[in-house]
Amino acid sequence: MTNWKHIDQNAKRWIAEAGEKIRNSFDSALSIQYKSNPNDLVTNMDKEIEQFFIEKIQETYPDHRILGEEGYGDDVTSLDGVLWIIDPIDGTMNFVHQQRNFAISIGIYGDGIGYIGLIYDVVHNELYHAFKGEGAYMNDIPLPKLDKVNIEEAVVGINPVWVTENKRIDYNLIAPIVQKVRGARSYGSAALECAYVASGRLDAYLTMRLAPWDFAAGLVLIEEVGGVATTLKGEKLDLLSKTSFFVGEKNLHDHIIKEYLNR
Ligand code: 2AM
Ligand code: CA
Ligand code: CA
Repeated sequence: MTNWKHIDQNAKRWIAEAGEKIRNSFDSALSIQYKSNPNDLVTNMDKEIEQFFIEKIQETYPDHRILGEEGYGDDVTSLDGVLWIIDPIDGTMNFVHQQRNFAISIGIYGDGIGYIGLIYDVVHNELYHAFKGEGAYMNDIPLPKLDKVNIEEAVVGINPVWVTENKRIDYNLIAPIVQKVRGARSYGSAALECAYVASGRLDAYLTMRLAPWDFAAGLVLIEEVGGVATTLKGEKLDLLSKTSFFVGEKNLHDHIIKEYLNR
């Protein structure tokens, strides 16, 4: 039987160590490369941190599998067994430009069910943590269940690119949401934006395209505070492919899907 508590303790220890490595790296020069385009950045730290987790996991749990953004893990095509879904640095552009507003994100799944979610805001030393059935926490302070929010009082995370002409969605569908809500914010780290929804700093977050490592940890957190996460059409999320993403307090989420996104 899988000892999830044992895994949880190790994951927390390793994420603290990785955070320390990242903080220490601020004194040394970064090596920055482009991935798919000049705005898609990757640094030596993204790679080093992913490799750090892979070494620890493989040494301790040789039968676990790892899906990591930088590709040093396994070639994962199914959700069978224990699967670690890792984004070593979520918000790399912020890491490079601001040295803040990025996070390490780790979701740990068993046969497709989320058991552990960890999102670590390294610079602010804020660890968002959830364990299936035992609630969500920020630095060991319990996060309450989300209260009902009306759209007029909601603060929503969204990248401004989605309310301009873009190749993924008709901005006329999204602009009315931004006009109706109390405020719109863009933090540039999907994992942190999920953690903010779980902790009530945001009421919802939506985006056209994420990969599983961007939201795997966030899903576990959201579930524990009674929030909802789906695609932009309200469908179940797929942990093995890129997808649109919409997370929020339940009433607000349902309202936006019905009145704005499924028009
Ligand atoms: P990253 O920093 O790990 O690349 C930026 O708004 C958010 O979207 C970040 O969480 C970023 O993760 C993610 N992101 C950036 N480019 C992406 C892409 N092409 N596909 C999926 N997610 C992306
Ligand atoms: Ca990411
Ligand atoms: Ca990343």
